[in-house]
Amino acid sequence: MSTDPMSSEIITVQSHIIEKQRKHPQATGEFSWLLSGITLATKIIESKVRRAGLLDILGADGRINVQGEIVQKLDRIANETLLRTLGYRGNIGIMASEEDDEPHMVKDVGEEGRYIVLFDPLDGSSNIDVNVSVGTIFSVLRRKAGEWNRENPVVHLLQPGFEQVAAGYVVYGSSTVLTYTTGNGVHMFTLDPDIGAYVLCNEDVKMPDTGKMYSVNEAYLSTFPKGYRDYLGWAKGEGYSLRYIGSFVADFHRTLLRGGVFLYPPTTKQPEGKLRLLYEANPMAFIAQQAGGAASDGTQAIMKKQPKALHERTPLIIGSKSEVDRVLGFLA
Ligand code: AHM
Ligand code: MG
Repeated sequence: MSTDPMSSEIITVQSHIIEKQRKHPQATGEFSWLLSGITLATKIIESKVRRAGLLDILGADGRINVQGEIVQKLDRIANETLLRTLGYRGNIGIMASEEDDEPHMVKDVGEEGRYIVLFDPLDGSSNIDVNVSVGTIFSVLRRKAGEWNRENPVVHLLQPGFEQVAAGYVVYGSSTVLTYTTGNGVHMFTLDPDIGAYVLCNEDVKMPDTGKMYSVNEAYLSTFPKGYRDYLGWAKGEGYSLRYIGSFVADFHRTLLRGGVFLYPPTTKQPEGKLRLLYEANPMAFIAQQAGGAASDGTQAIMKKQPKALHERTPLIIGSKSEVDRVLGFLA
């Protein structure tokens, strides 16, 4: 091992974002400020997730913990943490959360506050009580020309995924990993708990183009459309493996690194699929595309879909390009 302290550089997510922004002469720095708000919020959430068992904040709302405090569910805490951290950045006009029916328009935002942040504060939160990985997913949009529509802020949010200016997720797993893209590749950072900083671990991540692994809740098989059933039958014959955690963020993270395909098809119970277009499918589709993978709803690319409602759901096929194409071949 080299003893030269200059032989390897430590790059934090903050310095990485600033460095990338420097390549854009028109950049004002406010975008870096916004992303630093998101990373700060995820560090606060991660500390709550790590201490959940100790602090007794698992389970349902309304219980009293040992200190006599009202117990809040972790997903509420994660939601409030993001709203509080981002609401004061000055450059964000609207925040929308999977947890809340209506978007949050920042009251005193001026016209300079031109960003919109959408998030799923704690994806997979039903897995928390059994100590399985959960995560935060985010998507950043820019306000289109014109002023804020304060009466009906939803109009600003219904933008197709290709309009995203950034997207990312944090998985609170055996370690805490942040992955983001601003349209210049996909970059991955691990939280070093000793210094409290996300440190670059994987720059310009590429998803393997193939991978003999599928990820789906196969218990619903009999209610999937025929094409999905045919694909899954074919994959078994080809010796594929099944991996399904039931936390989208964790299932996606594995698919990004190892390849394969994640599926949440339409089912009898959920004819539009279960996952949300704006909070889950679009940000992950942006990351997949930037890593060389693909994402589709079975008929069109996820990022081309024109959203019609804030909490719209979508069927989702996402992962290695060849595997996604294979599924689409069975659906055709
Ligand atoms: P939620 O929005 O109720 O948290 O559900 C989202 C989660 C995803 O993390 C996961 O991929 C999916 O639900 C699992 O659903 P199922 O239990 O139907 O397999
Ligand atoms: Mg979710």
